[in-house]
Amino acid sequence: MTVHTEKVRTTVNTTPVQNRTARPLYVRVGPPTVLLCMLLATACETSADSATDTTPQPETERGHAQEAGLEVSQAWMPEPANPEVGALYLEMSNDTDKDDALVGVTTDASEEAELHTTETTESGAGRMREVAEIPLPTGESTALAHGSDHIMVNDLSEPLTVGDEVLVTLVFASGTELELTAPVEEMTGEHDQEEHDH
Ligand SMILES: [Cu+2]
Repeated sequence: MTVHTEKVRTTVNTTPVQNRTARPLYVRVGPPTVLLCMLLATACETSADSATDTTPQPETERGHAQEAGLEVSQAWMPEPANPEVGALYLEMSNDTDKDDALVGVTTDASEEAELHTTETTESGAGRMREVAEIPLPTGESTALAHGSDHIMVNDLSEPLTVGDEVLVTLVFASGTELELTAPVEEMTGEHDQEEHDH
């Protein structure tokens, strides 16, 4: 009994569990996935008439995944102003011949992640509401962004700061699941999470 315990401790207990960025699995998954997706994206661009692709962004650093005609890119999280609540922003496109929808999301930052939309009230204020799905019709792309549809990550188990990474799994109505790593970046001026209200 005691001998077994000693053995387990020497092989497993090398990194503290709470150190998210030190989990070797996630770190190793990143680079090859990004590389593969860049190749696929180049191949797809000829059919995409890429008029929407105007902003030069550090695409290789933000979360990106592609499978079965569904593509998610530019996934990131602004550094949360409220240490317990974060928002995930990304772009997704449907290059399949069927309508699809984002229906679920899980992260390693919290067990509480929701799909949100933002509605404008009669007084002109924006208010967020949880939705069951975010539609992604065939041939279309949509951006999850501040003031629009987005992913809300509640009850963050520990504060996230710039440089951290969040492992995200997106589940679509078609059954496709996309896994990507979203970096935590500095919140830009237009972001303002104070209105969040549960
Ligand atoms: Cu929200």
